[in-house]
Amino acid sequence: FLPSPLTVAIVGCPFRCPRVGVDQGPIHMVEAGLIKQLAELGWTVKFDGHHQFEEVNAIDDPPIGILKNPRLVSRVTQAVAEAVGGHAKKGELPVTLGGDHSLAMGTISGTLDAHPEACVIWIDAHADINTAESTDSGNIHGMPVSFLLGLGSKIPEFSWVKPALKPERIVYIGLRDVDAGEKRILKENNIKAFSMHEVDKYGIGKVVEMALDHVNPDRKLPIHLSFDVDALDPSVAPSTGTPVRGGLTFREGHYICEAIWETGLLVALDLMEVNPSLADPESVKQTVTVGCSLVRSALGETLL
Ligand code: 5AB
Ligand code: MN
Ligand code: MN
Ligand code: MN
Repeated sequence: FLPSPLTVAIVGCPFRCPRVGVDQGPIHMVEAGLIKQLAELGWTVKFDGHHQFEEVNAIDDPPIGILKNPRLVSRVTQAVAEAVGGHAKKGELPVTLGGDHSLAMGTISGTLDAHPEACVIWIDAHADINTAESTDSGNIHGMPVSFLLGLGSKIPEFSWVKPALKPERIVYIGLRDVDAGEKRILKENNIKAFSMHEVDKYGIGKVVEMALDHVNPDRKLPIHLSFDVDALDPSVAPSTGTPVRGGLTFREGHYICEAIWETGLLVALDLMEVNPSLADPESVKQTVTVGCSLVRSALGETLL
């Protein structure tokens, strides 16, 4: 799906919601040298600064139901959808650095706009599939998948999100903290998920193969990989908003990225939830470094 020379477009999204300052994750990843690292892998790298988001004052953005900052999240994710879709249509591979995983509402909308038949591989401790009815937190980063699938009651602010994703075109790996309502939604919609239990049971190699068999049986469809860094164990990626113990090892995380790259079908990548405001400098450095190396693995870095 990608023309040569291979071009990657970095979409830096320093955005977090509820907003505690600006999210520095994407800024740290670029400062750590990600652009040079990708150039060294042979990519032409496009990056014209981090995404600038218009301000929406909290006072103008009261909750809808219990959903927090709905107008802000809608505007930001819509802008990101346009950016990602634009790059994808030019044959560039958008790499979105976040920031809040609500951004995936935008990135995946953009991908599906350019590649309507694309499938999604979602790597996360969480399923991020709460609806307006099922969410307990009201945090939209726990909801992007339900919006993309068109589940739950419609919220006018998000009417731009087309329910363009089919339940059989998404698969999860790494889950271990799924809300009761989300478990029901996954079952009702027959959505395939490989939790840490399956990773333990079958090993990561077999799990990735089974995940691809489900979502991309003939290995013909374009792939959007959405990687929440909290899928990794907190000992590997401590600086993230909602760490959950019992996660993927360093190698398991990288193996997923390498195996997706090997399919030759990757058209978009998200590396989300790197949050340097939450930890000591050593943990931040460790998390930023692992975030950069996951991106390199997904873009073709090999061990030999
Ligand atoms: B993340 C929770 N399910 O809905 C919710 O980090 C957590 O993007 C969501 O995966 C975690 O608030 C969102 C409890
Ligand atoms: Mn989050
Ligand atoms: Mn997530
Ligand atoms: Mn998560």
